[in-house]
Amino acid sequence: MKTQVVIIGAGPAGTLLSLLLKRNGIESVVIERQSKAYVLGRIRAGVLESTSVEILKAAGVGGRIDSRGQAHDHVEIAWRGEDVLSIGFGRLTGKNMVAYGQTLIQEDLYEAASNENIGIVFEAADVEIHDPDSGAPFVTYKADGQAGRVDADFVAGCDGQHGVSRATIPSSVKREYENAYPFGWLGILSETPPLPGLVYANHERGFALCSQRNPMLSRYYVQCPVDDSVDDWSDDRFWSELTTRLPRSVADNIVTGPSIEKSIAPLRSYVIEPMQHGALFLAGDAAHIVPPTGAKGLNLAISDVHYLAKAMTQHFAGDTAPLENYSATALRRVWSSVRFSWWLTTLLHRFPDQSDFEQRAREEDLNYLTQSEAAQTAFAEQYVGLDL
Ligand code: RFL
Ligand code: PHB
Repeated sequence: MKTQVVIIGAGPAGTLLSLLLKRNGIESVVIERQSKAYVLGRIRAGVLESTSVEILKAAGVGGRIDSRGQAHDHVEIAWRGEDVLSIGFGRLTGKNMVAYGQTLIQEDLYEAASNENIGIVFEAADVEIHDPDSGAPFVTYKADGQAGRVDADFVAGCDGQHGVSRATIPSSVKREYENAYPFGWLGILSETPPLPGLVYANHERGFALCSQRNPMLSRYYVQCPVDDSVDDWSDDRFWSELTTRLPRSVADNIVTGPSIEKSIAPLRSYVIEPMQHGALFLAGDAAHIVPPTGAKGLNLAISDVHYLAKAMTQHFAGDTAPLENYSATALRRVWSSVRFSWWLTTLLHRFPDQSDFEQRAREEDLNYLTQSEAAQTAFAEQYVGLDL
């Protein structure tokens, strides 16, 4: 096969890129390691920046967000099991966030891709990128027992944290930045009415978060040791731990019920620079990972893809500079979200070896946030995301 852009990975980044390119008359082929059902079944992000909603709408996939998304104009932060601070980012920045699950976004993206006749090869094994630093890169894979090959002008590495694309960039040109956190998040879904808004909590037993997917589907998380297994966590233990970590006024409103999904995710910060090597361009989790505390991972994947689709479109129209600058352009927004996610994670979690001094300093950060509108505005600007 020959196309203009071969995209590795049909998660949100890869599928959205194929749609944005198609809108601009550029052909692509998407190659995905997993089955469609597997990708659709992954429970991940829940909260979108308004910028992400605009980009999705520009790709023609925003229809259901207005009817099924839940707008949030503030978050609550609880600590010491008693204080609750509400930060009204709607009032402070004029921008809201929208609760709309990644599962629904992925459904919307696949439906739009199918309507646009975009070719997605699912269950592709042994995907390999060849000659990324030549003018004639190509990708090989195996699907349905047959060997496949796609030649293209460009390769887009949208294959997430564990993909192959990033490894194609030679050590001599890449620089990697990494921070692993000594804990994970245990997340559950339950078919119970959620709290009306998002609540983050710093408690001496660890972090907790209350979120939602729809009026009868709640999403909750608690910080747990990174080597715990979901088998260590009965539903009763989860609900007891969650409600203990929240102030009474919040915990009393939680409706418990059986979990329908339970999983543990490790927390990590990671950035590769540059996000490009020759004809290979990285976007989304393939290039950077943030701990989920700031709700930034999917939003960054969407903004990378916005920049990349625009720059590739300009390239095919004869203006090569934006694509040459893609990495620098994308990294500015990436580092802003990476820093904010790291800061919020540090502020709200308990580290196994933290000192009383560090905890006291964190509480002072929270006190300052409570008392200073300037500090709340700085928080709000970063939580809702920088302008593109
Ligand atoms: P994905 O979604 O991982 O998709 C990559 C795709 O590439 C495929 N793949 C390959 N395909 C071909 N060949 C290979 N060798 C391949 N290797 C991998 C994979 O099968 C997959 O289909 O990356 P993408 O598209 O960059 O999207 C990133 C987002 O999924 C991620 O950043 C978010 O889910 C992060 N995240 C959140 N982000 C937000 O913006 N807001 C949130 O509220 C939020 N909450 C979360 C989150 C992530 C979480 N977990 C589980 C890590 C909450 C959690 C718990
Ligand atoms: C979620 O709803 O899954 C969610 C919300 C906020 C976060 C992370 C995850 O910061």
